[in-house]
Amino acid sequence: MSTTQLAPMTEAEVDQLCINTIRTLSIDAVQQAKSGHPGTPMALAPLVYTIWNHVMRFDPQDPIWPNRDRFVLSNGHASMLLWSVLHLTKTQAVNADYERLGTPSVTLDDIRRFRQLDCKAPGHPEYHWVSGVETTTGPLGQGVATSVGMAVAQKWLASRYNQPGFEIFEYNIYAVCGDGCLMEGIASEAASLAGHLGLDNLCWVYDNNHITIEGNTRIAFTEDVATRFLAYGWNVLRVSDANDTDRIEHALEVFRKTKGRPTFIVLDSHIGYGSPHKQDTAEAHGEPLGEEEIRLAKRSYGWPENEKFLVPGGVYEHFAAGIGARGAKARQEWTKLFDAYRGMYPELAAEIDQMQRRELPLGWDRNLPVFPADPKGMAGREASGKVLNLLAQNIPWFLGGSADLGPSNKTLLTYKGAGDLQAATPGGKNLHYGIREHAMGAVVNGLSLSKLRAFGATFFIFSDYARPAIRLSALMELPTLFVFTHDAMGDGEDGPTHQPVEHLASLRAIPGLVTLRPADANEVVEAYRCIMQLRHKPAVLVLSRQPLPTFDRSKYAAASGVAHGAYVLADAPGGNPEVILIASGSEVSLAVNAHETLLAEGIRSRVVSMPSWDIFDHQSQEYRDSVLPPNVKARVAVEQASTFGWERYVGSSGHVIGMRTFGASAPLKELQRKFGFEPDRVVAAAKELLGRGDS
Ligand SMILES: Cc1ncc(C[n+]2csc(CCOP(=O)(O)OP(=O)(O)O)c2C)c(N)n1
Ligand SMILES: [Mg+2]
Repeated sequence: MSTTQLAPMTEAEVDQLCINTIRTLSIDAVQQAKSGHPGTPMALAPLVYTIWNHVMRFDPQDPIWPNRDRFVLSNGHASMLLWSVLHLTKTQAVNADYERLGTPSVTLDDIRRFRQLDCKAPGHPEYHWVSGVETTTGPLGQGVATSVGMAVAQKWLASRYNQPGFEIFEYNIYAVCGDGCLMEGIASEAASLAGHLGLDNLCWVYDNNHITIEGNTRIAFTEDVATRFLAYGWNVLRVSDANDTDRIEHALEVFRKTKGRPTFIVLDSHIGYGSPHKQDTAEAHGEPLGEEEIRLAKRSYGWPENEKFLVPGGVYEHFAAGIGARGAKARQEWTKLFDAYRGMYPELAAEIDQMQRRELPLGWDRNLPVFPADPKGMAGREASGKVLNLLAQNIPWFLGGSADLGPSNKTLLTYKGAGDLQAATPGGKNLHYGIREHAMGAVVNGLSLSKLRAFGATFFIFSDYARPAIRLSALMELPTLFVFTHDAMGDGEDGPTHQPVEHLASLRAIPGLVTLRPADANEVVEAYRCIMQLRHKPAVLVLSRQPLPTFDRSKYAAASGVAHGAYVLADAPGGNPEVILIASGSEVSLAVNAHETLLAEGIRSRVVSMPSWDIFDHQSQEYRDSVLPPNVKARVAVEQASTFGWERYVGSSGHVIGMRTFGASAPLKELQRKFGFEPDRVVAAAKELLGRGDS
């Protein structure tokens, strides 16, 4: 490596040059975009520089190398920190098929076009869009909570795959967060869980600058954060000067030596550092400094005042000699180690390979049950429990748990050897998230980002508590799974606080999220079959608490129709229906009952079971028309949920039997009567549409 240009500089001076490059790139990019957040990158450049160039084991040549340290920028508004280091380290781009493209992830031109359409330096860090971003951040608190999932994953992977002399997985997770992240409840939930699990591979650095958008934190955030983390069981350190890179490096070293608990570093910083009029003010948080102030800030750094987007000679080289050389060496050593491992443990190595490509092992759907026809039937959650227990055995890296409702959700993995995931047993397959639905969602994301197949579970009503993380799952295109039981009014007596109404509509509205509400035990099996084959989409499985009849599939269509999102379950003899009854979940058997009555009365009806709008909407027009022929306008939809959105399938002349109010506390049968979920009501609606109503 040529260092001729650096000859007159000391190591510390070159470090400072790199730090100021990050600062000024950030300042210039925000100014050029006329929007963004300059203050925090100005303050945290020394931290991020130190983590990246002095500490992290990350090879810019291969940003998806499995044993890399992870870096999470939870205060995602400071994204220019990430774009700067990804650019200065010359991190390479990788495509969706995990191939290296031989082009930089973030170019200087991207930085010039910060926040503009299609550029690789968007407003906030976006996984999938920019290589080197480990998770999407921006909604405060999500990043740190996701980092807990990453830490759990590392422990799990080490437990299953490391062998004597073969530390295949031995990486750390670094997350940077601000006041906002630590005010959010999700961060507290996640920190509590991380402390409980003793995740000593996890380090959060808290940017303690006392500033948020509305001003000084004294207006809303006066707790003793450090003491809170002590109480969670974390190792708490303090660095009182964000410019002191030696102290920062020392604290990070203490982290790496600390066993049995995660580390929390309180870093006292000055937002907008170096800007004479904006330092330590909320103005530095979220607006460009302005040309004159930029000149003054650059002057304070000893930077050429009129230069823009300047990367001085020697800076790229210094990153190449630091993280570049360290990362390359670590990856080469690991690759050699993994080759030897492959020779000694070929099956484990094959698992790692498959997992990294998000493939499933051969025989992953072995022994999936087929349930015999049974009018009494089985609860959706019950069938789900059986399937989950099989899948978890067939797919070694499939794991998950519930937010304290495992016995109700039927998500406990009860087969021999499944085990609980705890600090002392990090290889267990049953996670206990505790009553922390929001953190659960983010932890599931963190596990999935680490290439495990992961699920979380709770009552459907409490999906609201996890929704922001589910949304990020969809945005990141992660194949996560959320198992939500007690899907409607099946737990009648618990009343309206426990009866979901708008939840289906709300989740169906999330782009890319596959929502499935199966109608019987065999549809549950088929739903899992679809879900497990998703590689880039999250899924929500919505299941009944109460038993649902298992349809006689010799009489009705096969449950494999679930793969199309909706299918003709029962039809008029010879097809050619005059009325179509569309339903999901527990209301499908209701529709079938009504259908039998209509047939007996000579009305040609059809029942469409529609477990998933999203999957159905992705079928060909031809298929969709075959299920819902456009000329059949008499259509009734039945679903124990908000009617919102059903017009798209029943049309303006159709009828929707659903919920327009909250539920009530009463036995299920009475609720079904009160809210009209009875066969007679469906029959009456169908006849009315056909103009054959009984008068
Ligand atoms: C969940 C959520 N709520 C609100 C916001 C809007 N927001 C972005 S940054 C910010 C202030 C954050 O303050 P802090 O974390 O201290 O960041 P600093 O200004 O110190 O960088 C807010 C309210 C958000 N991004 N996410
Ligand atoms: Mg702050």
